[in-house]
Amino acid sequence: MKIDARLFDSLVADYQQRVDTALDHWLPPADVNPVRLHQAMRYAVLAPGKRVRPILVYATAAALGIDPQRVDGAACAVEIIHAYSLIHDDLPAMDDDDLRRGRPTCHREFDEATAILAGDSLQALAFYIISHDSAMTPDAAARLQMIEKLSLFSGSRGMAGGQAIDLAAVGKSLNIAELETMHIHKTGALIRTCIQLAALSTDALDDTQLQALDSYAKSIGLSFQVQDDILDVTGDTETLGKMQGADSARNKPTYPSIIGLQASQEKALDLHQNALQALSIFGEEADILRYISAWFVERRN
Ligand code: GRG
Repeated sequence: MKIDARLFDSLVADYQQRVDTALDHWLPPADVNPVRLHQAMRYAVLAPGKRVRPILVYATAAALGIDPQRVDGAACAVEIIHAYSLIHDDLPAMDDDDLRRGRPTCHREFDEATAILAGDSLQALAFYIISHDSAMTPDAAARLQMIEKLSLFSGSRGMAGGQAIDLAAVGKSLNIAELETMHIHKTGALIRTCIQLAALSTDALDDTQLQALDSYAKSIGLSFQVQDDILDVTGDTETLGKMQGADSARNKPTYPSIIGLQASQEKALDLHQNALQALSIFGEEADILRYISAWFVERRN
């Protein structure tokens, strides 16, 4: 598919709408018991996030010629895991944040116990969807591998582990390698999973293609986080939908705090170039992934 900036924007909007419809389908209705828990789950997931992770799933599927219906379940699962992580990240025991996606955080809108349970239930729901959705790949071994990837990369050897490193690092000085390890786990692992789940939806890929996609995923996973750190310094609370400056206020190590703003911007651009390089074995069918990499380092929220 020949793609330009306008088509890219409209594809992103289509994917956002598509996943919102699918999320609405999978989330328990708000009037079903336990009502308060289901309301909290819907509140957190359906809040206006960018849907970066589902977009990556759909874009990878498009680049690989996979029907979007095949990956709706994977797109929902990664967004639901992400939503659970945001709920728990905002809790008083962790970052104690009041604002998320431009709205009160889940524990502020509901209460702490409900927010914890909403996160727990969402984590379980993600795995339910992958094991249950009949539109996903009928290949049971591939399905099992999806569950393996998502559980590994969202658990203590992935996202939750990265969060543990993050919490332990507050007020400490990390070197750049330690910071990178933290981000590779906390943010990068789930982004990597998005591409792997899409790739597992087809058996048409060889090892070279799989490795190229994984290398792309690692680069954009890190560039996304470097840009997140940059926006904590250069962004504004309204556009971000969360408190600007929260990382520096908490004395969290970030790319700008360790290597400075300009070097951080250069780092993000280098990672973008690495991502493009990784995709060099693909033709214009992967342009959508190239646009996503550019979006990650240009985004303002
Ligand atoms: C609590 C197990 C556990 C993990 C938390 C993802 C995470 C790990 C914490 C979120 C804190 C944070 C600000 C991380 C930096 C990068 C990031 C994941 C930002 C939020 O993701 P976006 O920008 O958010 O995709 P939206 O709201 O657009 O979905």
